[in-house]
Amino acid sequence: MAKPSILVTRRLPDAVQARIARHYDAEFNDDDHVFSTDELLERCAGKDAVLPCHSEHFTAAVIDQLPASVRIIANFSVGVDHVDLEAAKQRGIVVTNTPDVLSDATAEIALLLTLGAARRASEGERLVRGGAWKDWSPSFMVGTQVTGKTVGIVGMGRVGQVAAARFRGFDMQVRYHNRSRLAPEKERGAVYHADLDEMLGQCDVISLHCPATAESKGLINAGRLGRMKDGAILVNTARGALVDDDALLDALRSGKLAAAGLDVFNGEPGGDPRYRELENVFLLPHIGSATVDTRNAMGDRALDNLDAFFAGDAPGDRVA
Ligand code: 8YV
Repeated sequence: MAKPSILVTRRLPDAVQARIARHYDAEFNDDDHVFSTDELLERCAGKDAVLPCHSEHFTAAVIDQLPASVRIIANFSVGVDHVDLEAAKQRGIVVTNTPDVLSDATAEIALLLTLGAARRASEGERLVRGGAWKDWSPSFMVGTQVTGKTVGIVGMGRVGQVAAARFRGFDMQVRYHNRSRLAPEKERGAVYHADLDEMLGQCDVISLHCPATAESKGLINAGRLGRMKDGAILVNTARGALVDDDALLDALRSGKLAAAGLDVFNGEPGGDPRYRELENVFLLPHIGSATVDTRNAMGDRALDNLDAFFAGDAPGDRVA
C-alpha cells in the first residue's frame, strides 16, 4: 500500500524526521524557511496530511483553499490558535495537537521568567557582560523575593498544574483561576477563584497558562493590571495575545508592576519593540518547549496522532 503523503513545514529533530521518512512519503523543509501562504498552499497540493508548527497560519481563508486531498493537520504544538478550528471542522479536516509533553519544559521557563524578572536578571547580566559593573552597595540591584509569596495561575490546565508544583518549591501559596474548579488531588491545596478580577489583587506573581481564544484575547488589560498588587510581577509563557501591550507597558513604566517576564508576544517573531527599552522586563524568544527531550516528544506525539489517523483509529489528541 502506498505511504500517505505529508508536508512537514519546518525542520524537526533528526529522530523525528527519520520516523516520518520511514512511514510517510514526506516533503521536508530542509533549510527551515518560513513558507508564505502561497508556498504553503502550493506545497499542500496532493498531500494527505500537513504537520505544521505555530509559525504556519491556517486561517479560514487558507483552510478554504487547501486541496481536497488534505485530511489532517497534525500540529507540532499544544497551542492551536494558529488554526481556525471551526473552518477545519466545516471542511471535515481533522486537527490534532501535542499536549502533556511540553508541560515540564514550559513550566521551567515560567519559573525562569519569574526569577529573572523578580531578581533583575537581564539588567544584571547586561551590566557584567558590558563591563559596566563598577560598584557594589547594599542598595545595588535589589529586587523582589518570591519565596513564601503568593502566585496566581491563570489557566490551571496541564502546564498550569506543573508550574504550580514548581512554584510550591519556593514555598509559594498557589491561587488559580480556571473555567472550572479542579478535583482536590489536582488542586493540591490551591485556592480556586471563579472570578479572575478577585484573584488578581491577592497575588505577588501572576503567571499566564491559558490558551489564546477569541474570549481570552487582551485578558490582561489596563483594568486588570490596575487590580494587581502594587509591585507585582506578570509572567507570560502562554500567548502574547492574552496581553494588551499598551497597558502592560504603562504598568511597567509607572512602576505599578515591579517587573514582567515574557516568553511570548503579539507579533512574533520580534515582539513589541517598546519592551526592549525597559529594564524591568525579562524577555525570551518563545522557547517554552525548546529542549531536546521535549521537541523529540512533541514530534512523537504528532506522529502518534498521524499514525492513528491513517490506521483508521481516533487520534488521541484530536481538537477538531
Ligand atoms: C512551540 C508552543 O514552540 O506548542 C506550543 O503551543 O507555544 C511552543 O512551545 C511551538 O508552538 C511549536 O509549534
